Amino acid sequence: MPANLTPQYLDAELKFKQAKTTPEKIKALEVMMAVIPKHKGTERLRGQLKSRMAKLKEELQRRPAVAKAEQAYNVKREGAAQVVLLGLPNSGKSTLLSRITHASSEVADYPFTTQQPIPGMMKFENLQIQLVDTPPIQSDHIEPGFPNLIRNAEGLLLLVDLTEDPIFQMEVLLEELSEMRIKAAGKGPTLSPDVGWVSLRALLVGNKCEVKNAMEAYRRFESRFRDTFPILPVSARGGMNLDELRKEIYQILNILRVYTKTPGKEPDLTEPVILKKGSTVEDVALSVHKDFVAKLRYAKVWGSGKFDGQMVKRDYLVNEGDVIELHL
Ligand SMILES: Nc1nc2c(ncn2[C@@H]2O[C@H](COP(=O)(O)OP(=O)(O)OP(=O)(O)O)[C@@H](O)[C@H]2O)c(=O)[nH]1
Ligand SMILES: [Mg+2]
Repeated sequence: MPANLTPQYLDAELKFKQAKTTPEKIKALEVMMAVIPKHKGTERLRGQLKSRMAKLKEELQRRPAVAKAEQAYNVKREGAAQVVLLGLPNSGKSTLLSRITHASSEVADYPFTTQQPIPGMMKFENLQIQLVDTPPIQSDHIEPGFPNLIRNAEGLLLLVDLTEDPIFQMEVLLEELSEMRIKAAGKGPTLSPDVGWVSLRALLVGNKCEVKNAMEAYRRFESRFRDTFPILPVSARGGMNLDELRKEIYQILNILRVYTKTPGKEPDLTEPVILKKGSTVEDVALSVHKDFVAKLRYAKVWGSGKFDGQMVKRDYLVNEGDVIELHL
């Protein structure tokens, strides 16, 4: 039987086809359902519209849940850099966070204790570095907000439990990172990643090193990964090797600190200017004030210069600990 669809209906159908968002589609579909002639010939079509509507409404309801989950994974960056802690269930991430920052994250001897990212600030010398504890990585499931959380960080701390086959755990972690198109970069220069990928420096940490036989497992773990990654053993619970850990975390960040001074005055060594390695005097000027770049004539450098107070040009590469006096 012919459907005899009216111009009103065809008009609504066109709107439906052109609709870009789910609410727009629902609106057009409502009109279609209202104006469609109700007779035997349109029965099947009416059935289709109804099920389409059900799907759209379901979609509309699902969305906020995903958005909410992603939102829960947004962590505002604070301090000099953000480092994300990753590991399988029970590896000791939360114990470590609670140990080296002032934050507290629930610790328990059962897996999946941590349900959302928890940030904490770690003090390293005159710097504050943000560490983010996370829910455990699983090999079959990635939480919606996880990839973004990691991609936005400056470094990764990959934690394994030395009492539970650490090599296997690290393989799972690296594989899951690949799933998220994240390359854990190790020693040496970081190559620019493929399109759609990000590359992040990673530090490998074997936890629970105080447990009997754990150091033997560490040796195997170390010999497998040490050529590629910086790596060290710690005991989060026992507080072992944590100063070394702070240093290593700073090292993977690829940043350096310089200090600025005004002529005739002492530099303030408590207020470092944080820059990427490979930065120049010009970058120092930019970080102080954007107008300084244009006005900059030369600088004097204490530290990495041939002699203290050496005059350098704007393209001079600064080094960790340099004191820079900008001359405008
Ligand atoms: N022996 C020993 N046990 C530790 C160490 N660090 C953590 N643990 C224990 O390991 C268990 C898991 O610790 P958590 O810090 O909750 O581990 P997690 O990685 O945050 O766990 P999830 O949140 O479930 O992923 C707890 O029983 C801790 O006390 C350590 O250095 N040595
Ligand atoms: Mg935890």
